[in-house]
Amino acid sequence: MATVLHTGDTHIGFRQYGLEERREDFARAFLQVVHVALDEKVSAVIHAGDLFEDRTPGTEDLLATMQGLFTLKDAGIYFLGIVGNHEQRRGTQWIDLFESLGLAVHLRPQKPFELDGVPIYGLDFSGRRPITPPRCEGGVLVCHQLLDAVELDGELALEKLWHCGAQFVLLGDYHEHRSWRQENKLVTYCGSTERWMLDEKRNRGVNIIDLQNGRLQRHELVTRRFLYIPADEDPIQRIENADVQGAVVVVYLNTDKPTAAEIEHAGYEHGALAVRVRDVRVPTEQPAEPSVTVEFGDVEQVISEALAKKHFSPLAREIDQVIRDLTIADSNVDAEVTALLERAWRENP
Ligand SMILES: [Mn+2]
Repeated sequence: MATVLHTGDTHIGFRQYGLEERREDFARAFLQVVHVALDEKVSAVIHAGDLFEDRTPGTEDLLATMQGLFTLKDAGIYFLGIVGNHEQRRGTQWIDLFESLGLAVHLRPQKPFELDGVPIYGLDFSGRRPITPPRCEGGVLVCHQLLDAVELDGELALEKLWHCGAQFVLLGDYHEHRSWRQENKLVTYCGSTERWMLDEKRNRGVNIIDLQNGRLQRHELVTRRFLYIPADEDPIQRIENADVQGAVVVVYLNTDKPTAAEIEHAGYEHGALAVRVRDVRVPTEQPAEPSVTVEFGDVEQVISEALAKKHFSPLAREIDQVIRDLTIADSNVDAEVTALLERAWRENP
Protein backbone atom coordinates (compact mmCIF):
# COMPACT_ATOMS: atom_id res chain seq x y z
CA MET A 1 0.00 0.00 0.00
CA ALA A 2 0.89 3.59 -0.47
CA THR A 3 3.37 5.81 1.25
CA VAL A 4 2.62 9.50 0.94
CA LEU A 5 4.50 12.72 1.55
CA HIS A 6 2.39 15.21 3.52
CA THR A 7 3.40 18.83 3.15
CA GLY A 8 1.74 22.26 3.18
CA ASP A 9 2.17 25.92 4.10
CA THR A 10 4.82 26.35 1.40
CA HIS A 11 3.92 30.03 0.91
CA ILE A 12 5.66 30.30 -2.48
CA GLY A 13 5.89 33.96 -3.44
CA PHE A 14 6.49 35.32 0.05
CA ARG A 15 9.02 38.11 -0.29
CA GLN A 16 9.98 38.03 3.37
CA TYR A 17 11.75 41.17 4.67
CA GLY A 18 11.30 42.57 1.16
CA LEU A 19 14.13 40.33 -0.03
CA GLU A 20 14.31 38.63 -3.39
CA GLU A 21 16.55 35.97 -1.80
CA ARG A 22 13.79 35.05 0.61
CA ARG A 23 11.22 34.84 -2.18
CA GLU A 24 13.52 32.38 -3.94
CA ASP A 25 13.97 30.42 -0.69
CA PHE A 26 10.25 29.65 -0.47
CA ALA A 27 10.13 28.31 -4.04
CA ARG A 28 13.35 26.37 -3.49
CA ALA A 29 11.87 24.70 -0.41
CA PHE A 30 9.03 23.40 -2.61
CA LEU A 31 11.48 21.97 -5.15
CA GLN A 32 13.38 20.35 -2.30
CA VAL A 33 10.15 18.71 -1.13
CA VAL A 34 9.62 17.41 -4.68
CA HIS A 35 13.05 15.79 -4.58
CA VAL A 36 12.37 14.27 -1.18
CA ALA A 37 9.24 12.72 -2.71
CA LEU A 38 11.34 11.21 -5.50
CA ASP A 39 14.03 9.94 -3.09
CA GLU A 40 11.45 8.41 -0.77
CA LYS A 41 9.60 6.90 -3.74
CA VAL A 42 6.21 7.95 -2.36
CA SER A 43 3.02 7.35 -4.35
CA ALA A 44 1.68 10.84 -3.82
CA VAL A 45 2.51 14.26 -2.46
CA ILE A 46 -0.44 15.47 -0.42
CA HIS A 47 -0.50 19.24 -0.07
CA ALA A 48 -2.60 20.64 2.76
CA GLY A 49 -2.99 24.19 1.46
CA ASP A 50 -1.13 27.52 1.27
CA LEU A 51 1.01 26.44 -1.66
CA PHE A 52 1.15 30.16 -2.50
CA GLU A 53 1.57 33.17 -0.24
CA ASP A 54 -1.29 34.97 -1.94
CA ARG A 55 -3.82 34.60 -4.73
CA THR A 56 -1.64 36.28 -7.34
CA PRO A 57 1.74 34.51 -7.51
CA GLY A 58 4.32 35.99 -9.90
CA THR A 59 5.47 34.27 -13.08
CA GLU A 60 8.85 33.21 -11.61
CA ASP A 61 7.03 31.48 -8.78
CA LEU A 62 4.46 29.88 -11.06
CA LEU A 63 7.26 28.62 -13.26
CA ALA A 64 9.13 27.07 -10.30
CA THR A 65 5.92 25.51 -9.00
CA MET A 66 5.06 24.02 -12.37
CA GLN A 67 8.59 22.69 -12.81
CA GLY A 68 8.11 20.89 -9.51
CA LEU A 69 4.73 19.54 -10.59
CA PHE A 70 6.12 18.33 -13.94
CA THR A 71 8.98 16.59 -12.13
CA LEU A 72 6.46 14.74 -9.96
CA LYS A 73 4.33 13.83 -12.95
CA ASP A 74 7.34 12.50 -14.86
CA ALA A 75 8.20 10.33 -11.85
CA GLY A 76 4.63 9.01 -11.69
CA ILE A 77 3.92 10.69 -8.35
CA TYR A 78 0.48 12.23 -7.85
CA PHE A 79 0.13 15.76 -6.48
CA LEU A 80 -3.09 15.91 -4.47
CA GLY A 81 -4.06 19.22 -2.96
CA ILE A 82 -6.59 21.55 -1.43
CA VAL A 83 -6.90 25.35 -1.19
CA GLY A 84 -5.56 27.25 1.82
CA ASN A 85 -6.66 30.64 3.12
CA HIS A 86 -3.68 32.47 1.59
CA GLU A 87 -4.21 31.50 -2.04
CA GLN A 88 -8.00 31.18 -1.98
CA ARG A 89 -9.59 33.01 -4.91
CA ARG A 90 -13.15 33.82 -5.74
CA GLY A 91 -13.80 31.40 -8.57
CA THR A 92 -11.28 29.10 -10.22
CA GLN A 93 -8.40 28.11 -7.96
CA TRP A 94 -4.74 27.58 -8.89
CA ILE A 95 -5.08 23.88 -8.08
CA ASP A 96 -7.95 23.74 -10.62
CA LEU A 97 -5.65 25.20 -13.25
CA PHE A 98 -2.98 22.60 -12.44
CA GLU A 99 -5.65 19.89 -12.46
CA SER A 100 -6.82 20.94 -15.92
CA LEU A 101 -3.22 20.58 -17.12
CA GLY A 102 -3.04 17.06 -15.69
CA LEU A 103 -0.50 18.09 -13.04
CA ALA A 104 -2.59 17.86 -9.89
CA VAL A 105 -5.80 16.62 -8.34
CA HIS A 106 -8.03 18.98 -6.37
CA LEU A 107 -9.28 16.83 -3.48
CA ARG A 108 -12.99 17.14 -2.68
CA PRO A 109 -15.21 16.21 0.24
CA GLN A 110 -17.85 14.31 -1.75
CA LYS A 111 -15.93 12.32 -4.33
CA PRO A 112 -12.69 10.86 -2.94
CA PHE A 113 -9.57 10.24 -4.99
CA GLU A 114 -8.63 6.55 -4.80
CA LEU A 115 -4.93 5.98 -4.09
CA ASP A 116 -4.16 2.25 -4.15
CA GLY A 117 -7.65 1.59 -2.84
CA VAL A 118 -7.51 4.26 -0.11
CA PRO A 119 -10.11 7.02 -0.49
CA ILE A 120 -8.61 10.48 -0.05
CA TYR A 121 -10.95 13.36 0.75
CA GLY A 122 -10.12 17.04 0.82
CA LEU A 123 -11.79 20.10 2.22
CA ASP A 124 -10.68 23.57 1.09
CA PHE A 125 -10.22 26.24 3.75
CA SER A 126 -13.73 27.05 4.85
CA GLY A 127 -13.40 30.10 7.06
CA ARG A 128 -12.91 30.67 10.78
CA ARG A 129 -16.42 29.62 11.77
CA PRO A 130 -16.78 26.32 13.63
CA ILE A 131 -16.83 23.53 11.04
CA THR A 132 -17.82 19.89 10.97
CA PRO A 133 -15.56 17.52 9.02
CA PRO A 134 -17.16 15.53 6.18
CA ARG A 135 -17.64 11.74 6.49
CA CYS A 136 -14.48 10.00 5.25
CA GLU A 137 -14.96 6.31 5.98
CA GLY A 138 -11.68 4.41 6.26
CA GLY A 139 -9.69 6.97 4.38
CA VAL A 140 -7.66 10.13 4.52
CA LEU A 141 -9.02 13.63 5.10
CA VAL A 142 -6.91 16.63 4.07
CA CYS A 143 -7.86 20.08 5.33
CA HIS A 144 -6.52 23.51 6.09
CA GLN A 145 -7.97 24.66 9.40
CA LEU A 146 -6.95 25.51 12.94
CA LEU A 147 -7.61 22.84 15.52
CA ASP A 148 -8.81 23.78 18.96
CA ALA A 149 -5.86 21.71 20.17
CA VAL A 150 -3.41 24.34 18.88
CA GLU A 151 -5.45 27.54 19.22
CA LEU A 152 -8.12 27.99 21.86
CA ASP A 153 -10.54 29.51 19.34
CA GLY A 154 -9.58 27.11 16.53
CA GLU A 155 -12.60 26.34 14.34
CA LEU A 156 -12.12 22.58 14.14
CA ALA A 157 -12.49 20.40 17.23
CA LEU A 158 -9.92 17.60 17.44
CA GLU A 159 -12.58 15.50 19.13
CA LYS A 160 -14.78 15.65 16.02
CA LEU A 161 -11.96 14.28 13.87
CA TRP A 162 -11.86 11.00 15.81
CA HIS A 163 -15.47 10.41 14.72
CA CYS A 164 -15.42 11.47 11.05
CA GLY A 165 -14.37 8.00 9.91
CA ALA A 166 -10.95 9.05 8.61
CA GLN A 167 -7.96 6.97 9.60
CA PHE A 168 -5.59 9.82 8.80
CA VAL A 169 -6.26 13.54 8.98
CA LEU A 170 -3.53 15.54 7.26
CA LEU A 171 -3.67 19.21 8.16
CA GLY A 172 -2.24 22.52 7.08
CA ASP A 173 -2.58 26.09 8.46
CA TYR A 174 -0.68 25.72 11.73
CA HIS A 175 3.01 26.04 10.90
CA GLU A 176 4.53 23.63 13.42
CA HIS A 177 4.63 19.87 13.11
CA ARG A 178 2.22 18.28 15.59
CA SER A 179 0.55 14.92 15.76
CA TRP A 180 -2.08 13.17 17.85
CA ARG A 181 -3.00 9.50 17.91
CA GLN A 182 -6.04 7.70 19.21
CA GLU A 183 -6.47 3.97 18.72
CA ASN A 184 -5.07 3.53 15.21
CA LYS A 185 -6.01 6.99 13.98
CA LEU A 186 -3.55 9.75 13.25
CA VAL A 187 -4.12 13.53 13.06
CA THR A 188 -1.09 15.58 12.07
CA TYR A 189 0.15 18.99 10.96
CA CYS A 190 3.19 18.83 8.65
CA GLY A 191 4.41 22.38 9.43
CA SER A 192 5.69 25.03 7.04
CA THR A 193 8.67 24.42 4.75
CA GLU A 194 10.46 27.74 5.30
CA ARG A 195 10.30 29.99 8.37
CA TRP A 196 7.34 32.22 7.66
CA MET A 197 7.51 33.91 11.07
CA LEU A 198 10.42 34.35 13.45
CA ASP A 199 8.62 32.13 15.97
CA GLU A 200 9.04 29.14 13.68
CA LYS A 201 12.35 28.24 15.27
CA ARG A 202 12.38 24.46 14.94
CA ASN A 203 13.82 22.79 11.85
CA ARG A 204 11.35 22.67 8.97
CA GLY A 205 10.30 19.34 7.46
CA VAL A 206 7.66 17.14 5.88
CA ASN A 207 5.77 14.03 6.98
CA ILE A 208 6.35 10.69 5.26
CA ILE A 209 3.39 8.49 6.13
CA ASP A 210 2.94 4.79 5.44
CA LEU A 211 -0.82 4.39 4.99
CA GLN A 212 -0.50 0.64 5.62
CA ASN A 213 0.96 0.65 9.12
CA GLY A 214 0.39 4.29 10.09
CA ARG A 215 4.08 4.97 10.59
CA LEU A 216 5.02 8.65 10.43
CA GLN A 217 8.59 9.69 9.72
CA ARG A 218 9.84 13.25 9.66
CA HIS A 219 12.10 14.29 6.85
CA GLU A 220 13.91 17.51 7.69
CA LEU A 221 14.59 20.13 5.04
CA VAL A 222 17.67 22.25 4.52
CA THR A 223 16.40 25.81 4.71
CA ARG A 224 17.82 29.31 5.09
CA ARG A 225 19.91 29.50 8.25
CA PHE A 226 18.41 31.55 11.09
CA LEU A 227 20.69 32.43 13.99
CA TYR A 228 18.71 33.17 17.15
CA ILE A 229 20.62 35.14 19.79
CA PRO A 230 18.88 35.09 23.18
CA ALA A 231 18.65 38.20 25.36
CA ASP A 232 21.23 36.93 27.86
CA GLU A 233 24.01 36.87 25.26
CA ASP A 234 26.05 39.80 23.99
CA PRO A 235 24.72 40.05 20.43
CA ILE A 236 27.71 41.93 18.96
CA GLN A 237 30.17 39.39 20.36
CA ARG A 238 28.05 36.52 19.11
CA ILE A 239 27.78 38.01 15.62
CA GLU A 240 31.55 38.48 15.52
CA ASN A 241 32.24 34.90 16.61
CA ALA A 242 29.56 33.02 14.69
CA ASP A 243 29.32 32.49 10.96
CA VAL A 244 26.44 34.76 9.98
CA GLN A 245 27.22 34.85 6.25
CA GLY A 246 23.91 34.66 4.39
CA ALA A 247 21.95 33.98 7.58
CA VAL A 248 18.95 35.74 9.06
CA VAL A 249 20.14 36.96 12.44
CA VAL A 250 17.44 37.32 15.08
CA VAL A 251 18.42 39.17 18.23
CA TYR A 252 16.33 39.35 21.38
CA LEU A 253 17.24 42.38 23.40
CA ASN A 254 16.53 43.51 26.94
CA THR A 255 18.91 46.45 27.29
CA ASP A 256 19.44 49.81 25.61
CA LYS A 257 23.06 49.05 24.79
CA PRO A 258 23.93 47.99 22.14
CA THR A 259 21.24 49.72 20.13
CA ALA A 260 19.30 48.00 17.36
CA ALA A 261 21.20 50.13 14.83
CA GLU A 262 24.56 48.94 16.19
CA ILE A 263 23.42 45.31 16.06
CA GLU A 264 22.16 45.67 12.52
CA HIS A 265 25.40 47.32 11.48
CA ALA A 266 27.46 44.47 12.97
CA GLY A 267 25.24 41.85 11.34
CA TYR A 268 25.40 43.32 7.84
CA GLU A 269 29.12 43.99 8.25
CA HIS A 270 29.60 40.24 8.76
CA GLY A 271 27.49 39.29 5.76
CA ALA A 272 24.08 38.54 7.30
CA LEU A 273 21.21 38.43 4.81
CA ALA A 274 18.86 40.12 7.28
CA VAL A 275 19.02 41.28 10.88
CA ARG A 276 15.90 41.42 13.03
CA VAL A 277 16.05 42.91 16.52
CA ARG A 278 13.23 42.20 18.96
CA ASP A 279 12.97 44.11 22.21
CA VAL A 280 11.66 41.58 24.71
CA ARG A 281 11.25 43.98 27.59
CA VAL A 282 7.77 44.28 28.97
CA PRO A 283 6.85 47.93 28.58
CA THR A 284 6.70 49.46 32.05
CA GLU A 285 3.70 51.53 33.03
CA GLN A 286 4.87 55.08 32.71
CA PRO A 287 2.72 57.97 33.78
CA ALA A 288 2.75 59.43 30.29
CA GLU A 289 1.61 62.91 29.45
CA PRO A 290 -2.09 62.53 28.72
CA SER A 291 -1.92 65.01 25.86
CA VAL A 292 -2.59 62.61 23.00
CA THR A 293 -4.72 59.49 23.26
CA VAL A 294 -4.01 56.82 20.72
CA GLU A 295 -6.11 53.70 20.82
CA PHE A 296 -5.18 50.64 18.82
CA GLY A 297 -7.80 48.59 20.58
CA ASP A 298 -10.55 48.10 18.05
CA VAL A 299 -10.06 49.30 14.53
CA GLU A 300 -13.27 47.55 13.47
CA GLN A 301 -15.20 49.60 16.01
CA VAL A 302 -13.72 52.84 14.69
CA ILE A 303 -14.63 51.89 11.12
CA SER A 304 -18.16 50.95 12.18
CA GLU A 305 -18.62 54.27 13.95
CA ALA A 306 -17.33 56.20 10.94
CA LEU A 307 -19.62 54.28 8.59
CA ALA A 308 -22.58 54.84 10.89
CA LYS A 309 -22.22 58.57 10.24
CA LYS A 310 -22.62 58.01 6.49
CA HIS A 311 -26.11 57.70 5.09
CA PHE A 312 -25.87 54.19 3.69
CA SER A 313 -28.93 52.05 3.06
CA PRO A 314 -29.51 49.06 5.35
CA LEU A 315 -28.57 46.80 2.43
CA ALA A 316 -25.24 48.57 1.90
CA ARG A 317 -24.53 48.17 5.61
CA GLU A 318 -25.26 44.46 5.43
CA ILE A 319 -22.92 44.03 2.47
CA ASP A 320 -20.21 45.91 4.33
CA GLN A 321 -20.64 43.55 7.28
CA VAL A 322 -20.30 40.46 5.11
CA ILE A 323 -17.10 41.82 3.53
CA ARG A 324 -15.51 42.73 6.84
CA ASP A 325 -16.62 39.60 8.70
CA LEU A 326 -13.40 37.64 9.25
CA THR A 327 -15.34 34.47 9.91
CA ILE A 328 -16.57 34.45 6.31
CA ALA A 329 -13.97 32.96 3.96
CA ASP A 330 -13.04 35.26 1.07
CA SER A 331 -14.29 32.71 -1.42
CA ASN A 332 -17.73 32.81 0.21
CA VAL A 333 -18.10 36.60 0.13
CA ASP A 334 -19.39 36.53 -3.45
CA ALA A 335 -22.07 33.99 -2.66
CA GLU A 336 -23.18 35.70 0.54
CA VAL A 337 -23.41 39.13 -1.10
CA THR A 338 -25.28 37.65 -4.07
CA ALA A 339 -27.76 36.07 -1.66
CA LEU A 340 -28.29 39.44 0.04
CA LEU A 341 -28.88 41.17 -3.30
CA GLU A 342 -31.27 38.46 -4.49
CA ARG A 343 -33.26 38.75 -1.28
CA ALA A 344 -33.43 42.55 -1.62
CA TRP A 345 -34.52 42.16 -5.25
CA ARG A 346 -37.29 39.76 -4.31
CA GLU A 347 -38.49 42.06 -1.53
CA ASN A 348 -38.39 45.21 -3.70
CA PRO A 349 -38.45 44.20 -7.34
MN1 LIG B 1 0.04 28.97 6.14
